[in-house]
Amino acid sequence: MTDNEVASNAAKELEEKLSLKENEAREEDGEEDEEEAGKGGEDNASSADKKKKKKKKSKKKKTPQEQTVPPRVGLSKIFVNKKYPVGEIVDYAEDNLWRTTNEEKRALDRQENNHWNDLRRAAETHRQVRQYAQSAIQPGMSLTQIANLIEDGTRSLVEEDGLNSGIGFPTGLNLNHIAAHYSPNAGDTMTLKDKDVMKVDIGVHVNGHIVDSAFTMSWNPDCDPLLAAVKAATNTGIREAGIDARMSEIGEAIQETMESYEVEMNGKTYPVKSIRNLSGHDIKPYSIHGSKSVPIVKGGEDVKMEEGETFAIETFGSTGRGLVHADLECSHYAKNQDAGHIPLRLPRAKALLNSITQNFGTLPFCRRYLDRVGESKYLMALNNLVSAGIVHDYPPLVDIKGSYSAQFEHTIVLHPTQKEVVSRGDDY
Ligand SMILES: [Co+2]
Repeated sequence: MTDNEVASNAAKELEEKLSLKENEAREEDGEEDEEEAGKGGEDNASSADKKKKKKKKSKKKKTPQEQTVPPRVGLSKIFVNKKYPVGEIVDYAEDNLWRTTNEEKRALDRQENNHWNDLRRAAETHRQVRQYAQSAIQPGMSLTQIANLIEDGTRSLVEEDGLNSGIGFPTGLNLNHIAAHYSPNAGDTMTLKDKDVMKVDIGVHVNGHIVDSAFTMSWNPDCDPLLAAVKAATNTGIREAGIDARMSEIGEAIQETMESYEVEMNGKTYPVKSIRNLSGHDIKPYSIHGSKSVPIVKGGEDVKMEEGETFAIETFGSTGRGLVHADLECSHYAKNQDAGHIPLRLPRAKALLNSITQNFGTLPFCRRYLDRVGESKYLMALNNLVSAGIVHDYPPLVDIKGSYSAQFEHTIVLHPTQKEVVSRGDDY
């Protein structure tokens, strides 16, 4: 089955579920109304029986619950009509402004309503989890504690359910010169320290529709301009993105914003550089990296963004070389989608591959997630799968030691009518 088929089947299923739930809700409302109407004039009747009856009824009826601290209430219990908040909506620029009100484009967009609702459920999970994380994370905590704090929240709020909903990719907790793809493995001893800068990259998916969004937390006031540069650069990318927008032009605009900032540290001035070998990307169902990149420096391809596509717009700024390389122990992996059937002789590797397929499909995973599903002593088998080209490894990407980097990232949808910044919140 292709990814698209998987997605559309899942969407169909959800559509059925949605309309079922809507009918249930309507029926319940109807009963309630009838009861109210039947009471007629005696609306102040204080018969204990009636009160009891009413209470029982409203218990059965789904009333929205409130989120807890830490967040543990599944979003379907808060958004009882199963309609999740729409992200920031932005009209397209001049040439495409006609799309906003075009009836044909609006109809086209409505056909995908279940898809957008899934993505918005993932985004609302992201917002609630990260806002809690922003208030709870503090120096002294281990990266393992921080990862658990985030992932426990995500699993609860998105109501994790096999491959139907859950974590979209391993939580990235990238300190200082580490730009991307660091997540603690079992036994990791790294802790968050005073003066650290940490990029937090969180993925949530519903029916394979992934929200990919990241932010940077800093306990180093010297790095404030670095964070400001990257936040502004990401917003430049979001502004420039649109149907028919060229990647090369988006990259150039991002770099211009990014590199108009500098950082002063210990009496030295550092220019903020766009990390030139990192980029944004399109997102496909169950596939975090599609086939297009969104560069963050000039000189990119002339490929255009197209109607209906979803993109992760992410930018990275650094006080170092502005170039990353692989280093440190690997935690991130994902099944290679293009790998056809490769015969595996090693039974241990075969079994591990089955477990990966069953638990993660083509979604990225990390070693902690393998531990969690009960795998152990799998490192050799995992390395076999990597050498065979069946699984891809994504080692941490770092700039030079002593440098600081920051990242901000949003997931956007290029609707036929308008652009939606799905993961926008009042924090970033
Ligand atoms: Co991304």
